[in-house]
Amino acid sequence: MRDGSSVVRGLVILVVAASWVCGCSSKPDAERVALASQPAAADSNSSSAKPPADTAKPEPPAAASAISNSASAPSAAEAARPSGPIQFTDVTAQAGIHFKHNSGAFGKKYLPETMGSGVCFIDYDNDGWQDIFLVNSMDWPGHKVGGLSYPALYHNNHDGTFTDVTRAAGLAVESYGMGCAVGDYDNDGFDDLYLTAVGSNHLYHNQGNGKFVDVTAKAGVASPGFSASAAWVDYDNDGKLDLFVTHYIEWSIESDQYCSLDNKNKSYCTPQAYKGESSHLYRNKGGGVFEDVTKKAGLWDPTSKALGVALLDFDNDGWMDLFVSNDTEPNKLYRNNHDGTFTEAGLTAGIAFSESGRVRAGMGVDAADFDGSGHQGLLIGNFTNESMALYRNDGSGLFTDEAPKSGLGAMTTSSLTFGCFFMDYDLDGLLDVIAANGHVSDDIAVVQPTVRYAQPLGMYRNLGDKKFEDVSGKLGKAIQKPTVARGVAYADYDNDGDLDLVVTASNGPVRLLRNDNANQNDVLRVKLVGSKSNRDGIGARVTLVTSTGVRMTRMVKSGSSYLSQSEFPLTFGLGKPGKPLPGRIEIVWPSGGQQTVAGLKANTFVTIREGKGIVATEAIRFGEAK
Ligand SMILES: [Ca+2]
Ligand SMILES: [Ca+2]
Ligand SMILES: [Ca+2]
Ligand SMILES: [Ca+2]
Repeated sequence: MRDGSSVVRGLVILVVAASWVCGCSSKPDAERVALASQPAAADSNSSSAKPPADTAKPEPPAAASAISNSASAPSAAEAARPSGPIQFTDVTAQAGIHFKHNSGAFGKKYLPETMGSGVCFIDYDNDGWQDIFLVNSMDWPGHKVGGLSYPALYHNNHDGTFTDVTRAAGLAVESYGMGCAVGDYDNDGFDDLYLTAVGSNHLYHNQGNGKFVDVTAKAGVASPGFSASAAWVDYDNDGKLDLFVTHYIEWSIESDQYCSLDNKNKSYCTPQAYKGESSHLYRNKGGGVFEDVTKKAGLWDPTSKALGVALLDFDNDGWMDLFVSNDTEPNKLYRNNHDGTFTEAGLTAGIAFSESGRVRAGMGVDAADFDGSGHQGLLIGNFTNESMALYRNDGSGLFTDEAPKSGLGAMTTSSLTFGCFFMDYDLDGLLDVIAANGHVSDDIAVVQPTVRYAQPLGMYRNLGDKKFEDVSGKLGKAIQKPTVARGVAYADYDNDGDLDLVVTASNGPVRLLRNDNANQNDVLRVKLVGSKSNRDGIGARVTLVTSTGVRMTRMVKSGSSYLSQSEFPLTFGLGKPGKPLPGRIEIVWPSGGQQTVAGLKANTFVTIREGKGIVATEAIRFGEAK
């Protein structure tokens, strides 16, 4: 619980007016306590927070960026730093989360049953605490066994617990849901929600008062068919978020095929039994209306069986490219031509097939500069016996699968990976690999006795020099517990500086896994607010240059993983306390604007507004909300 005994770094506390931070009205950010810029001396002077009433006036940005790097003298907060090995603790029940996915399975083994579903972190009320949206599927027509099954929106109560607000938010709507994507498509300061499904998708506009309204029809983004992962992306750099929606296969109850692993009982078919379905790109025309530009943009491709999408700028030209992972079809890399069209470059880039020239079962995907080269590489979750892919980007448009050499290949051979991403779980500054595993066939052990339906999570620590270590067995029982995982997303839901996980399971309960003790390393967390660019800053490239000259490049992104989306704020792990210090941040905004921000302090959460600089700095509160 959050109480007076918890450590609050003793700096001047002020309330950030909502209008000042995001230009929005109503109550967002009003409760957020921001940390004003004060030299280190002030740290030790005041030991408790002053009441917000004292401090109604927002700190001007100029002064806010004057925080000195030398201000990381040990304070009361350092004394309270946690210690001990990093563990991920299953806190689902104590957090008040009781969601269970309903696949509708009743014995017919309809293919979609084994594919869902996803999870998105969304701070829908802008209070600075990440809320959780969970996608649900439903009973099949004619086979109702229970009541209605809804998705769930869980509001973060700031004390480690959540409250189910699905009904009040207007999201208690049944659909055969698959995934979700979060983005503020109308730049009104409130993140909106897109839900993909088998059937028709839904766009929910966030009204800013805790309620969402279904605006799918007006927006024209129903995208009928079998949708999977989606991502918000401003592909034409006009400041308005466009929408990319992957589609998997042509499927209906009537066209469901018969497949069997043991020649006796029906099993879930692989996608080879079906035709593909083209993914779609929707251009945001403004006024809440979108145009389907799939064909115009050169993206129409019904041969693909897409499950994952990662935003990246692989050639660093300031225009967003798209990577699409395909299940048993070649993966696609769409290079942005700057004129509203894309050119497919997967084959020439070397990422269409495995290194041995075979198509793999691509599912979840992520893009990041995992090797510190300044170029985004790719991570892809594949089938058992295929290994994950870890593509290094050499900067010239060529990708090489480093999974075998890095150790990741051998460590992931026996896993079937859906959700996956790069995340610095131990805050040492190196991006690690997280994999959510689980087989598609519940009867797989009958024909492959060594392969399990439920599988443990995979956690692979980046050792630097493109080498990874399997740490799945060292991070606690919750990581080792076999589940039929599908979606996975990360966020620092308890605002203690380290990244926590939510993992979904096919037809099973969701799990919230709290990261304990990673925040004994220093961290800098950064939220961007676009002005000329899209408000979420999706596509912004942010490079932290530390006091020792290390460059860490991250990008704000929607999509990635599988059917899921992680939080927008960026996390820069800094390693052992005090060294190195965050030096400066260099931002390249999607608008083309470049911005350098200095005056950063370790163990803070800073909000940076495009063209303005730091508009809020908050201390990370170690050990709160437990
Ligand atoms: Ca909005
Ligand atoms: Ca746009
Ligand atoms: Ca790491
Ligand atoms: Ca945390």
